[in-house]
Amino acid sequence: MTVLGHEVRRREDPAFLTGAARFVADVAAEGAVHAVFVRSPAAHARVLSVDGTAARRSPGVVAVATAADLGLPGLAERPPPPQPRPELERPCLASGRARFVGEPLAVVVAGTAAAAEDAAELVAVDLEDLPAVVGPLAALEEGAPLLFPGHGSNVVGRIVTETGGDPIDGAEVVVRARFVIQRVAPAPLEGNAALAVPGRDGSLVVWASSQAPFRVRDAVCAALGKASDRVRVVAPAVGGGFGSKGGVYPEQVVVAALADRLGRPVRWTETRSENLVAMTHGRGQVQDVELGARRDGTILGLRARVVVDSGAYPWRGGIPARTSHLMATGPYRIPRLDLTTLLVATNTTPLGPYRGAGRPEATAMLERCMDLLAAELGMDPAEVRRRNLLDPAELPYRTPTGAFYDSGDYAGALEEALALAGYDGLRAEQDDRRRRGERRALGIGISCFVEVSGSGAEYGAARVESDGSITVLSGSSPHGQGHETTLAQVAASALGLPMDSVRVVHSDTAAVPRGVGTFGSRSGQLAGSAVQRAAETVLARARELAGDLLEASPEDVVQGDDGRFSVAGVPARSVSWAELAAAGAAGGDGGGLFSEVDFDQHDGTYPFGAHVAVVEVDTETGAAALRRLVAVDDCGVVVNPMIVAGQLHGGLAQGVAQALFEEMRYDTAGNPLTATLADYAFPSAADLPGWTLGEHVTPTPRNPLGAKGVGESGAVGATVAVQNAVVDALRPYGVTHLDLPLSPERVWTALQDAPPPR
Ligand code: MCN
Repeated sequence: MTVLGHEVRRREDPAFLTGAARFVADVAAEGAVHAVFVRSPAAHARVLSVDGTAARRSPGVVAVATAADLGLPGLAERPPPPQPRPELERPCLASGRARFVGEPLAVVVAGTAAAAEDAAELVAVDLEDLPAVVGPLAALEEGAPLLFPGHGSNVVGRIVTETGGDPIDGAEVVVRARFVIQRVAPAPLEGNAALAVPGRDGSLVVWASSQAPFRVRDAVCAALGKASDRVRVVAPAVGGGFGSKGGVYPEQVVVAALADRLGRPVRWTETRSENLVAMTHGRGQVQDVELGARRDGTILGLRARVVVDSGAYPWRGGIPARTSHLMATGPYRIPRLDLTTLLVATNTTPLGPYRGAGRPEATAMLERCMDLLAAELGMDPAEVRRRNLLDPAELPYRTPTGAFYDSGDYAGALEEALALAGYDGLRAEQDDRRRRGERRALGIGISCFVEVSGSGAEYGAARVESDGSITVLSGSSPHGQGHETTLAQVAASALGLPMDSVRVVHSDTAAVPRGVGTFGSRSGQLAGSAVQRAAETVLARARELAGDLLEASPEDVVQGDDGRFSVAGVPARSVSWAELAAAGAAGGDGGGLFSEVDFDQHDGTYPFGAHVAVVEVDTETGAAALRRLVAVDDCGVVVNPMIVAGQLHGGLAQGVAQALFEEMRYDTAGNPLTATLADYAFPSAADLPGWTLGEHVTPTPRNPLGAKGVGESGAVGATVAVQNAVVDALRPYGVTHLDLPLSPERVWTALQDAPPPR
């Protein structure tokens, strides 16, 4: 029986659950010294001097370094067009100008973390304050201070799609709105951390809390001028990343450079408050939209200007900006589009991908518009969506922004979600409560979405060991997704072996020849398909070898339930995988039972779904409680339903957290106001309901597993479903839109301004 598609328990869990898993801070390194970064206390300032003289004299201090001391190159990743623009790169340590509170200006190394911390206080930083730009619209204001005077504008990226013609032309109904999508902090359980251990020969081993160890290796090699075989990067257990650990942080490069120069291990573990200002934030957009439709609900066109707050550097913010632009028409038929996405620099923590990375923002824009349109037309929100969703027969489908949808049944997912939620009954209950003037208003929110997953290529290999066991190598780098389980399922089922025979090796640049990493909901499909293809090749070679040993043609070779090979009809004589491995090795092609594949899926795949949220809003206190969340997420063929459900639970929790709780806030001078978990409203499991998950499977033709991604989709649909539900509850009060988070204060304030219910 194949293990593919079955609820195999996660083999990584015993270590996590018993505290045996080893995170970066757990990795022992004899003689390691500790690095602490000196960070800018100002949001925008000229750096006049950074003087480490007093700090150097502090007890236990080994080194103090500034930008000039280390001379490291800047960092930039997939910058938005136009590019390349070296003046916008992110320096590893700032010099000349500091652009956000928390930007590293210097680093202190000492025998203990406490000594380094004390000495960091003694680094004399002379700053001349400059006016700060806070919030994306402030960046565009006439006469706004410039973060990069040499660049001449705070606009650091611009993407435009125009299909031609006025999108609103001929519209019988037009909805216009401004939606503000707040910034959120990824707040993984484990913050950033790195440990660099130099070898005697100029080599380095870097332990990093990373989603992409190969990227860290390449950046360290580039910065230090080392060949790729001189630097080994290992990501041990990683306590979550949610996209924020998918790139390379300046601190990682600095720690590696220090270890290289000092010739001794250097470690760095950031504090929680450091994490909240130094790790990239997510979301952060202002969307000005106009949607034109006919009176029957048919959408004619969409015009939007989306301003994305890149924070202090475009460095990683181009990724969510590109993706929200790409997914701007969602699952709908929108013939005319006029869309401009601007990425702007502001004096706040840099932006980066965060679970969904642009897809939740694009989905929110459309799904708020759909509800506004429904209200304008007096039509049921579900009905407006039905009239505009793309039909399965229209797929594959190229959107105006260039996305190329593979397969989907968007209306099918919506109908399933509505049925699971008992939509008609909920509407009846809502009417009833409204009629009775109940204090607790019921709100029902829908979101339909399609997202993109699985771009690019990933490495996978399968090797038969001399004992007949299988080693799988993967270029992906799991940090909670259970790849050791799912990749073993793929290999075991392709090779006809039990799961226990398969070992999965990953997250170590010395153990795997190449790889990309884990983000963009790519690994199940890309790493999985690479392993699938490699295993298929190994199986075909195994049959050939078995044929040679059994003196039969490979077509006559069959595999038994025990994994052994025999000739059809002659079960008495069989050979094992170990015997085949020995025969393969003896044949002189030691790699005979080894295959490696870089699986490339050029167009990506497009998971989709529909969510229905049910909330109760206390109209006296403004408290919104999520009563139910129904989620139908279609990620194609499922490798492991338990892992998929777990991924959805996590994504839904983060989606709801953004709707009801989380916001990274700044004052007008650019000081973060939510830099501790006492101020940043991070929910716990107790704040969230159980989820109702549907089952909807539309295979993709773009990979051999038929799988699409699932790691982000919960977060793509949930936020706006909850937002729509709360606004829906408040409709009788004349509330048509509220931005997030929907805190009791915000809802209560809206109710105070609202006319009495009709
Ligand atoms: N899977 C499956 N069947 C499918 C699709 C996926 O069984 N049809 C399985 C995969 O084999 C994998 C898991 O589900 O074990 C997630 O797969 P996938 O959707 O391919 O996503 P990735 O493995 O590439 O993980 C990245 C994704 C992203 S982008 C974010 S953000 C995220 C997420 O994963 N961050 C996470 N899930 C997280 N989970 C934890 N615990 N921590 C994070 O930081």
